[in-house]
Amino acid sequence: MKKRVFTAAQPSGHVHLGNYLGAFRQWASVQDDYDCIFGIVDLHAVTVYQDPEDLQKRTLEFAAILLACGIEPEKAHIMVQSMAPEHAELAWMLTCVTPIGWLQRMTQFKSKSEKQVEVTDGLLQYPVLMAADILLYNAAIVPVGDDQSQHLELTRDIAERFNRLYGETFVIPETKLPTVGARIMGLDDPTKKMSKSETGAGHAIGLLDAPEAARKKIMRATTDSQPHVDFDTMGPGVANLLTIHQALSGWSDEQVKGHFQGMRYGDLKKTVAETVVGFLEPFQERFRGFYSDRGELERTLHQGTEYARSIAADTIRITKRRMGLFS
Ligand code: ATP
Ligand code: LTN
Repeated sequence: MKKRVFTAAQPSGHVHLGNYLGAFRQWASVQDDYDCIFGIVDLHAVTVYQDPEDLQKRTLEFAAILLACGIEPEKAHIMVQSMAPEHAELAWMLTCVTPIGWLQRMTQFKSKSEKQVEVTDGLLQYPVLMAADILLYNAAIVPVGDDQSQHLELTRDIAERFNRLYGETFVIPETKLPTVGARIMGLDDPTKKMSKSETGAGHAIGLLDAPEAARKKIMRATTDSQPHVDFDTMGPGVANLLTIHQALSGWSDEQVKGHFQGMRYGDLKKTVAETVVGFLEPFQERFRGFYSDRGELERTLHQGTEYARSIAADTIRITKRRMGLFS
């Protein structure tokens, strides 16, 4: 039997190249070898306010993006979190075994709550819902970008605590990080990860950005005061451009070094921009194809969610029984 993979992303903000290189590309690459469920986690998205109409539109757009990334519904199941009430139900049960101090320590909670005028309980509970997403499906492997490692550790801690208190119930999941492109940084500030919630115009390359706009962002990317690439002394901005190039081209370290060592920054940026545009154009053509067939998109999401719920229902039944609850 194939091992199960579960992973997910929020349909909030504009999906960017960091999401593709750090996440969606890996998702597509594991679909042949594992029983995959990929979640569009809209209940996570609403931990900060989302315009309701926008959120629904983004969820469908997001599904089309995943298909354009190469995820095939015949091989992998794409589900929508809010269509499967089992996620919120398990989250509550897990909340009751999670010490509040574990949640207050989460770095994402700390950084996200700094940006809010009022911090909701949802933002604090966010990682418990994430643990529920994973444990609901007994996922053995969870592919994520490295910003999610701490949440995965917490998921394991919650599962172990539950198993200790109520008996073996949950599989302890493993984190799978990508080898290249695990952390793509912002083009305007290469000390910050490329993020959907940053609003700066030159920050992220959106997967749906007009290719020429993406090219301009790369040409304006922050580098450093040196004139050309020097692998021994380069700053984070140059390293980030090289990472983007390497992740998209598949070149080896030696090839990258041989090609770029000593290259002037203007030429480096032109080369990286060419590679990025060469990726975006066919990607967006595939996206438009999937997005234009609304009926088929909705069918894909319903079927994926139905499959997921058939597994989730068993976990809920077992978990409730372990806790002495009724089902
Ligand atoms: P936000 O910054 O608003 O929290 P996000 O850009 O991190 O959003 P998510 O939906 O939270 O996007 O993440 C989707 C997936 O993309 C996750 O697996 C995450 O680890 C990965 N990811 C996000 N940003 C990057 C990045 N800059 N580089 C590599 N992977 C990333
Ligand atoms: N928190 C994650 C999204 C997410 C997730 C999950 C990832 C929600 N549930 C379950 C993997 C498994 C993020 O912000 N990238």
